[in-house]
Amino acid sequence: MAIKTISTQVFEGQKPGTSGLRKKVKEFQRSGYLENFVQAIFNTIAPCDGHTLVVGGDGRFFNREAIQVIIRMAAANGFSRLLVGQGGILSTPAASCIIRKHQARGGIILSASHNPGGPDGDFGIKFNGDNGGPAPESLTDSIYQQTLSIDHYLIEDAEDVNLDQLGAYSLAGTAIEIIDPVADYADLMASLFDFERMKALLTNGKFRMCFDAMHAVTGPYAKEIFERRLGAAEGTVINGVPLEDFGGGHPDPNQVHAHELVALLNGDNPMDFGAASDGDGDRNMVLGKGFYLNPCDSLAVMAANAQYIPGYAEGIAGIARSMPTSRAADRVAKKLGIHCYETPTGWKFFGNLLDAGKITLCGEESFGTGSDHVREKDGMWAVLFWLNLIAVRNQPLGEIVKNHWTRYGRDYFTRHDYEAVNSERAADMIERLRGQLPDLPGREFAGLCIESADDFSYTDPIDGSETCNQGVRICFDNGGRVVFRLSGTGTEGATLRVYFDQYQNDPTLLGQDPQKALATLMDAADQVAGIIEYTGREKPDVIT
Ligand code: VG1
Ligand code: CO
Repeated sequence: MAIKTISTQVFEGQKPGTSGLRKKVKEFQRSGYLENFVQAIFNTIAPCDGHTLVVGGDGRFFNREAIQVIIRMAAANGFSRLLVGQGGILSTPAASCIIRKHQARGGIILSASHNPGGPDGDFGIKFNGDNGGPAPESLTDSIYQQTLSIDHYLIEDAEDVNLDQLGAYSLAGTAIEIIDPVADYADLMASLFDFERMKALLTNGKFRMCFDAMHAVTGPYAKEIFERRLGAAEGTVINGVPLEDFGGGHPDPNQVHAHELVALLNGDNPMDFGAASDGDGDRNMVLGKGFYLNPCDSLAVMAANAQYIPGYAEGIAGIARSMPTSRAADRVAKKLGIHCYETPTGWKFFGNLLDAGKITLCGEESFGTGSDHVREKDGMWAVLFWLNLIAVRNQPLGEIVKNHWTRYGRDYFTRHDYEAVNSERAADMIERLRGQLPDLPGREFAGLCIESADDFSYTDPIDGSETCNQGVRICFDNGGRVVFRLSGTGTEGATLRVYFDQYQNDPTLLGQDPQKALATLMDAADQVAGIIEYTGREKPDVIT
């Protein structure tokens, strides 16, 4: 066996977005494309000698090939130990857990999360640091700089490793361990939640639940935790086998893409509880009987009830939410007398706050919730949190949330996505809005008067780093807010996201359909920004 030095040429555009580098599979299959990015990571974190690296992915098409390349490159770059998920599988939160537990230098996670997979779908790669969290912007910027000047990479000339067989191998002095992807993670969950109580709920013969793994990475985790450790009936987990193309579906847990699950919670004889996760297992959608739980509300209710959960019984230090997420959690923080931080979109911005012990819970409107137990959002964790809460409070999910609204008021929220729109037109729309910002306050649209308008920027309270242009937000005098931003995870054209939220505390107006409650705000948004004109679309592609 020998280390080979391979000459390579720069590929344009290897700049990580909201969560790693995401491109079409076809792009990643170009000779040297993956290798360049991996070498750029290793160059940035060098020296690699003597360190442990965690490697795994969401099982999508090209996952196994990419892992074989990464194993040979990691060995050539001097890592002493690699921990690789069996079958190439590691959910994003499990990878974070394993990095922390085994004191690794970091991990490489292969996933394009909620984006579709298969030969014509998407692929992605991200690096997480030794705290188990996504690389902060300073690091992703350095990796990107490396990709702009790279001219060679190192790779071991060796056979493929058998990814399916648990055990230890040696490759040119590097110990390679194929590990159970579920065990460490399931143990961590058992340490946070009251499994006995949840087991009693799931086996009482009355409570019926379903978990939809959407043929993505959480299948093996859900089967181990729900069906084996918590005693739920076999078949509780549906679409539980990870497939390279996610069965042709979109592994995005929202009401549009998880319609099979939504049907089980509605109609005749609905179930009591349903949940789904995304491609890499960091998102969650939670449903009650005939009830949809908005992720913004989920964070707020969790914060208000954390004391019921063993892992958080001592109370929470603080909360953080991404800027476009509704302000429901802020109200809870205020009541608890703790701080609620507002960060840019993307989990990497929570890392410093979690490491510094400033926050215990955090979340995003995009079906992401998590805590300081790892440094990623965590789909299964959120589902377990809710099950534990339902078991302790002995109330249906919908009732718990409605009680919360009665106490705190309701922050109506919805997000409208316009997918794969013309990139230039989308950029023009945002540019025009930015140009208008100073003149907007005081102007009226659809009968609503604008109170303030800005482009969100963030100064990290721990390291002082600044992040600008994170979304145009417009606040109206009735308390309503609209946020406009372009997605940093899409791979085709641009995706425009428009977020709406509005507070309501009139007890007779807490049960409306958000699309109706926010209708005036939507009219005002279109009048300010010209959404229909710039996108050429009459209505959004996805509403969540
Ligand atoms: C989206 C979400 C963001 C989330 C990110 C990664 O980013 O809006 O909240 O953190 O996806 O989630 P964007 O830039 O497309 O809006 V995951 O589950 O795809 O890693
Ligand atoms: Co994800």
